[in-house]
Amino acid sequence: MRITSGKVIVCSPGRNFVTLKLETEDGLYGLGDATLNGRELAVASYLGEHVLPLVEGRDARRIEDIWQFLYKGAYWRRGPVTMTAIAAVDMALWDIKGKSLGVPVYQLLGGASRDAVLVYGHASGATIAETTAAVARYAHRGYKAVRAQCSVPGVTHAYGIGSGDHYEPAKTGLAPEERWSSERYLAFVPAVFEALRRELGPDLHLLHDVHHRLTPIEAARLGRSLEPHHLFWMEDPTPAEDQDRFRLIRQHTTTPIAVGEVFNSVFDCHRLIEGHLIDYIRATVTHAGGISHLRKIAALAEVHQVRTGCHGATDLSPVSLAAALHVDVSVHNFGIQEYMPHAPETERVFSHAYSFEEGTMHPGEAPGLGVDIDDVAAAACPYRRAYLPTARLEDGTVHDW
Ligand code: GCO
Ligand code: MG
Repeated sequence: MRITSGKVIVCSPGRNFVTLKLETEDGLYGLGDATLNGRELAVASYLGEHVLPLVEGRDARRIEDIWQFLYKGAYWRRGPVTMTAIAAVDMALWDIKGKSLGVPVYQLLGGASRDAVLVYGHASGATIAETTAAVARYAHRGYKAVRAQCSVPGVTHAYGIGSGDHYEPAKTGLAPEERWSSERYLAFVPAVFEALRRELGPDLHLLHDVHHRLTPIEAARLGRSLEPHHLFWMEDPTPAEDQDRFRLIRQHTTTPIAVGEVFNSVFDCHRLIEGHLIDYIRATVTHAGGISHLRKIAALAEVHQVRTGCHGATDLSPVSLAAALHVDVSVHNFGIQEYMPHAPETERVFSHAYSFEEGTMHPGEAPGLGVDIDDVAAAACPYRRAYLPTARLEDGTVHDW
């Protein structure tokens, strides 16, 4: 089953997406998500200029071999651009294999380990009252887990605050710059979760994203101050380049830690996992080398009692969400899946077999990944330059975003 051609589709139905479509001599095609928020065209070019010439003519059934060929054959290893491109090829090949055998991909990954996948939604507000109302709306819609973010008094635009129930950090045009104060944030956040528990009770799972903003000792303080409100997790408490520093956070708090949405390979997280320094690994299909590589990360995590919590923001396309759901439903050590419904414009371009019900999702029973792209609708939404914001401290120093 030879790969006959590949097409890289860059479109912007509500936001930018890069999609790889691989076609075989049997008339089948598979889709892969290659979206790297704010750096989309780098992956599109890597795929179009350097990867497609190498995969055309190869046997589409040899998924692992093609993965290793693209990874080892490039000589230059890892990094978000390379790993996102390899991920897109890998997803497309799993899609093709599922379609050729007439089964959903999760059946090829060992079958279902659970009936459905627990997901969490995103709630935010400008005030504690608004945030509480937003979380309550999610609970009312059946969500059993909700991530809560709240504007910090004195910080003009805190990370994670959307308009209504919509959150999209990338902005059309050049990168916006925001201001940040860890001191104001640390003093304020415990009150948010105190109010959420008081108003909404003990049962709802509450999550919070720190977005790499704190030093390890500040993160330790935050984790400890949130213990009475028993969070499901505290996400990305500090930048993860210096992984041994997570030991300090661990020494001070039992609040569970989730890390890894920016990781690209098992080599970015094996020390955190083997050292039991995190509870959830957030690596995702699109940015961590595809289904083939994410399964290896999940397998290492399983041995060390770390569970998965895949990144699933709206800058990952429906192809990526579907691929994540096939992994989620099959691996034993699944924890939770992030879910932000895509914009209606996105849904018009990508149709999908996955569904949401009562706070859980299922990838559906369609052969392959179960996602299709409408090429004509995609072509009607051309790419628009957009960037994620950057953050500066109150004195103007560039900070982690
Ligand atoms: C999350 C993330 C996102 C990212 C975005 C960057 O937890 O969902 O932190 O909001 O910022 O995906 O591309
Ligand atoms: Mg995050």
